[in-house]
Amino acid sequence: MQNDDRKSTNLTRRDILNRTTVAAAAVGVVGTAGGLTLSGLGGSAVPQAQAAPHGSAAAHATVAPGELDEYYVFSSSGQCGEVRVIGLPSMRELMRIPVFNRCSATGWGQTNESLKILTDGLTPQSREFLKTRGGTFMNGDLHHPHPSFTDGTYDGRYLYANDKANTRVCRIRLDIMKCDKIVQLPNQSTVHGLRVQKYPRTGYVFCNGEDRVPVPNDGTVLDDPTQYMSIFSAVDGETMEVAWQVRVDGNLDNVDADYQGKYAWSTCYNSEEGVTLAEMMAKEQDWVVIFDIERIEEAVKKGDYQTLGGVPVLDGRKGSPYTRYVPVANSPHGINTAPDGIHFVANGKLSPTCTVFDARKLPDLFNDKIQPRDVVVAEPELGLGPLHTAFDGKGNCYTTLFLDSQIVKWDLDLAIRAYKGEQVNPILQKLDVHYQPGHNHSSMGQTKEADGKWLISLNKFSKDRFLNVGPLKPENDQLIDISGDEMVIVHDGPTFAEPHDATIVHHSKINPLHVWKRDDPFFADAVKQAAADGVTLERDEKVIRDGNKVRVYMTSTAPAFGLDKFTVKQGDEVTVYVTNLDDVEDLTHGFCIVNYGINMEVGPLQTSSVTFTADKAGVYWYYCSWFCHAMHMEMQGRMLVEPSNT
Ligand code: CUK
Ligand code: CUA
Repeated sequence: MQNDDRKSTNLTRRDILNRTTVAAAAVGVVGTAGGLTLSGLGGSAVPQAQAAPHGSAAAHATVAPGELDEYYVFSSSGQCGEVRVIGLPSMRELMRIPVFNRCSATGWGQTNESLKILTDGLTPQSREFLKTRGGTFMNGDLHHPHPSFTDGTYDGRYLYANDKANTRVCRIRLDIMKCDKIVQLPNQSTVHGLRVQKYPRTGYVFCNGEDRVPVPNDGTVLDDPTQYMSIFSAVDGETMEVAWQVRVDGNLDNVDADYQGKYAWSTCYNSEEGVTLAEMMAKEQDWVVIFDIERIEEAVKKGDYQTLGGVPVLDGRKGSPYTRYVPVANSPHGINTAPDGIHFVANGKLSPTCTVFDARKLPDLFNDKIQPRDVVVAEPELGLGPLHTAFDGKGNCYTTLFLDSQIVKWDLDLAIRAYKGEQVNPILQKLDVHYQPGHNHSSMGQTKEADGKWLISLNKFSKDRFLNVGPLKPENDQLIDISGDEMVIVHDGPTFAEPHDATIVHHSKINPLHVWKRDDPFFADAVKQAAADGVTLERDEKVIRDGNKVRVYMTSTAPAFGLDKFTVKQGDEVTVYVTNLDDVEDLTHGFCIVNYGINMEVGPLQTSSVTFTADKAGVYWYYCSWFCHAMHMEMQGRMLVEPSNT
């Protein structure tokens, strides 16, 4: 797809503002000096890579104002609980997608549409627990965002991610860049590693349970770790329901899948099954656990499982037909499948090595024709603290060295030959990064279409790299050009807490909408309720009383709401539905009620709704919180709350 194809045929925000300025200037509303300027609204400040000679790697990374990036980066935000969308190579942040957090701007966690998504998939136990705590978790810890696949590459449908804090998995629709499903996994304590099935399509979303806990975790078993379980889950990416779980030995960390749709593999620490640091570190070896998907699916069909927490749980502990445990050095961390469709790499973390596996040997392993370690084909010593490995599709691997603060580039084939005893050195280059890298990612590198152009290193510490902002520092995402023989750093990008993982997706794979579609399932409940009330959302301004429930329907068209006032009684449960009739790209309104703690986004052609109790009498102005028009400040109205008689 060419860049031009992605431009909307609709008016742009800039066109609107141009018109507005012309109109408004006539009545003296908008000045350009010191006040509103077009560039301040519609234009973009463009962070450039550091000045560099023409033709250099940094010049190559420059995206001029008005030019579009070649890639989307879907970045996690860790304990912020959202997904961030970044343009690459400019490293401009394009959007934030709230998921496991509350968002003041969009009303995520407050609108009825978002609350339904946040609450529908909770376990019964959490639903009960959250009854007196606002109905949903307020925090999340989103580590691993991964787009859906068809036939080994991204298909642009969905993005999935985990919540380590409250054991949830989300799905984001990439056509609207909003989360549309969240499921909380039963029987599991945390979900850490998350990757998806690459073939034939997604398919399963694989989710590693990290901690071991009693099942059910209801207080019957407490300080008896021998009765704790650790669980691996497969969520169906279409229904977002748990398809099956497998009970395993040890604590699972990260996961990845093959390109044939047959296996998933997880790093696993704490084979000791201890509960203290000393106990967890007692042995010199841990495992990579490999799951045989076909065998597991057959077992589910045959009924070889226990139903726990409403889902089938298979026994995949050592000796089971469903898993194999391959010993590797103590406490491995990342596990990454190479785009060659054959190899996968477990990263040593505490060991200076990575362990390379050959997936073609797995059928023999599961049929007990070979020993577990026979599937290992290389174990290069790379440096201190290897955490995650990325690939360029040309046979090179790029591993982050947390303790050395470096990326090491190494040759997969040379590593295999060295393991066989040849006198060759697989290490090609070590590049200093600033500082302590966790994940790194190459462009399209987690697909069979790895293109070897860019690498980003998500560094945990920035220290002296930026102006001091107090004791809490940003992280540092560094952009590295890997298209030549040598890796070259071309950009430093500070990020707020705390990107762990990211995926770099060519823009041609993603095709978001420019404005909402009126039949979008995202607000189908509002459409249904309106129909029941005899209201046409796109036309009617109406206040409907239903006992002490009041439903207020209004439209918005810049610069006015359909209702300039509505009246309710103190104590009423009020639901306000706002339908934005502006079908112009980028013409978002907001609906905010002053001193009522209410605010939400209403995008072009979107309906948004929010429910609250009008427990304070008085006059409360509502206003548009999204700067939409020269008369945006005037886009407001009044909610009149009559005092109750009692
Ligand atoms: S983890 Cu954070 S650096 Cu959650 Cu993927 Cu490795
Ligand atoms: Cu509508 Cu500002």
